[in-house]
Amino acid sequence: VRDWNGVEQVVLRSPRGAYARVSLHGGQVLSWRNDRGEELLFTSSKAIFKPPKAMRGGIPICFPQFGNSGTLEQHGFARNRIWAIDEGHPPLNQNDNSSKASVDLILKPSEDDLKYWPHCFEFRLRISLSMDGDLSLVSRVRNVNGKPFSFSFGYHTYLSVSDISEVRIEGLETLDYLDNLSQRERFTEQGDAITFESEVDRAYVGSPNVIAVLDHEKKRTFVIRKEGLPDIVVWNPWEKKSKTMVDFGDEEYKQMLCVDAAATERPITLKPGEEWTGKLELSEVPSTNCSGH
Ligand code: TA6
Repeated sequence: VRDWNGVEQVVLRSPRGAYARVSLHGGQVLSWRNDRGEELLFTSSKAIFKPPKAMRGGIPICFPQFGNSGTLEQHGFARNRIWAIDEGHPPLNQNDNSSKASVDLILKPSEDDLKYWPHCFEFRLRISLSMDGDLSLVSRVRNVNGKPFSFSFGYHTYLSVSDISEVRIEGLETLDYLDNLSQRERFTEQGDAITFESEVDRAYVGSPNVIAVLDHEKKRTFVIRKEGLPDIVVWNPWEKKSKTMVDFGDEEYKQMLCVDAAATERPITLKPGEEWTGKLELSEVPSTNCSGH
């Protein structure tokens, strides 16, 4: 566990040289590199590494609220809290003994949190790097014998891309989406892939559990696999919105794309003692020379 910018961080390495760095501030993955040392997640050059502000980039954990449709701050408070390393937590039932570099973190509500969100939860987060360098995040939220509660959730994933105008998403065609740019009005996706020419802020609902983000210029495809998270939120602020964000460069929208595995259309409800699991796995595969099929 190392110390950067005054906040403890954990470095994970896979045997073949892939790398990830996790900050105990927010339980946030700040960096994920492949075995060629290439950084796969976006971090703004203007990011603010000062609690309680979440660092702009990596994978902020949005809990117990995704977005700003609720009574809490945007994306909830989990990403603005200092998490603890969960030494005592027995490893998840690892049916395969593939050696993973992993860390278990835990977050429980503070007295203050309980004032704003009076629900007894335990949030365990396991972050792992597989032998092949795939990054996986497993969230387990348990209702610790309180009364039933509901929450929305998102892995707010900032992917690094070479040029947003050369990026396409496959796997969301024909789905309905809620357009955050027009009061979450519902539309149906007509395109045969999602491409980007202007600001996009959409929650694709009831999405498949595997989608692909193709970066044509880098000849790279991100494969996103999820479980327990029915929605995919796609966001690029584009030029105008970028200028309104102090912790984001004016031109940086060209090098990033948020593709967030989420539960946002319908909150998740837990009865006392119940536990929810939400999984995200990110892989990077070289695209073939053709259009990435
Ligand atoms: O990516 C989903 C989203 O909710 C967008 O609607 C946009 O508001 C973005 O997150 C902002 O996230 P931030 O990290 O700036 O709070």
